[in-house]
Amino acid sequence: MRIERIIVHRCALPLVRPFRTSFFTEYTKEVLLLEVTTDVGVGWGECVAAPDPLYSHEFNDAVVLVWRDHLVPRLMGKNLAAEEVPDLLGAVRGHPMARGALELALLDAQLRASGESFASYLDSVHSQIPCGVSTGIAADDSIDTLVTEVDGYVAEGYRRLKLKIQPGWDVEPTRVIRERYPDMPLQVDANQAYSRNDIDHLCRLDEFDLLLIEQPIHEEDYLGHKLLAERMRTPVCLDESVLSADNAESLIDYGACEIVNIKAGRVGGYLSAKEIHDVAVARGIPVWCGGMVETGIGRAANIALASLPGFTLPGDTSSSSRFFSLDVTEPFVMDADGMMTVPTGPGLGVTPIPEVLDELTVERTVLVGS
Ligand code: NPG
Repeated sequence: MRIERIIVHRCALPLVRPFRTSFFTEYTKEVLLLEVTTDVGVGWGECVAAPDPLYSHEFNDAVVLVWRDHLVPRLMGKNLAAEEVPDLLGAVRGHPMARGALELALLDAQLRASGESFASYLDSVHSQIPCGVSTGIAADDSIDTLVTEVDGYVAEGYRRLKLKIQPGWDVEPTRVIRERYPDMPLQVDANQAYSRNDIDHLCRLDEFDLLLIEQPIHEEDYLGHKLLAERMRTPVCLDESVLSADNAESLIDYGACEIVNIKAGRVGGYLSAKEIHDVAVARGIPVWCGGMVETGIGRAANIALASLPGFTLPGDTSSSSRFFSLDVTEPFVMDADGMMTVPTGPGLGVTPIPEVLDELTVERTVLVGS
């Protein structure tokens, strides 16, 4: 396959409600979608970076520059298979979200040409997956607001709830939701908001019978997570700390985590995500599919990934409507039992709807071709 043209569509999707975590509040999703035209057809990729470098060092303006000056030139003029992308880009350090989006677009183009679905390519074993939903910290710091939002998700059928926590918004909101929904699978996500000094405090969450606590401490503090995992009954899950299959193996074997959140964008793409899945499965460690407020392009890919056998916990694979009233593709809709159907069409099985893409696009940049 040879690349002939690359267009970056920078889109802005209004969120149905602000999404607040311990480190940012998002009102609009600004996303870079990649349209890659090859000699075998077109493929689409989504980059999960944000406008600002708050979740990781990557941010949208930098991604465009890294694509233009460092990644795309390494792929041009070559007759390549999508599986060769990680090696071809291997000399460039970092920027996993940028490289992951390029790899996804080429995988989509390649699979569309061969007529195979992304799920089948990844060795999917389920035609439907259970859906979880991530609930932000209430914009007005009110537990009543949280309860109203959670009640809505439970009524829609979500099979697992995740609550964002931070110091001052942890034990009480978790207690209220647990008392209201005693049997609901429930987990919390701190996005690194605590430190090793908070281990006693975090252990207070043990009484709520949580599925897991996600990334409570700084992403580089492996010892902190190991010490916490030794003390806390609730399983410790890592997100931001996990960057590759090698480091996932180290973190698991060191004892820094008992569960892994896999986000393809964070680890350089879906091929790396699959390797992490395989490492975890070989060690009996459960994994689940994280979300980064993806449009239908990234959501399709996540849903396919979440249908692999090691994904034994529900992921942040919610309906498009959890975040968007208008998605760039046909929306993904969870059924009333909290299940989502895995796309079966060639490649990702979805493409942007041209008129909607036009409506949501704020900037269009031609990286290659005209
Ligand atoms: O369902 O897509 C989703 C969002 C799930 O909470 C979620 N994602 O820290 O895991 C996270 C958080 C996130 C979203 C992180 C956007 C970075 C960007």
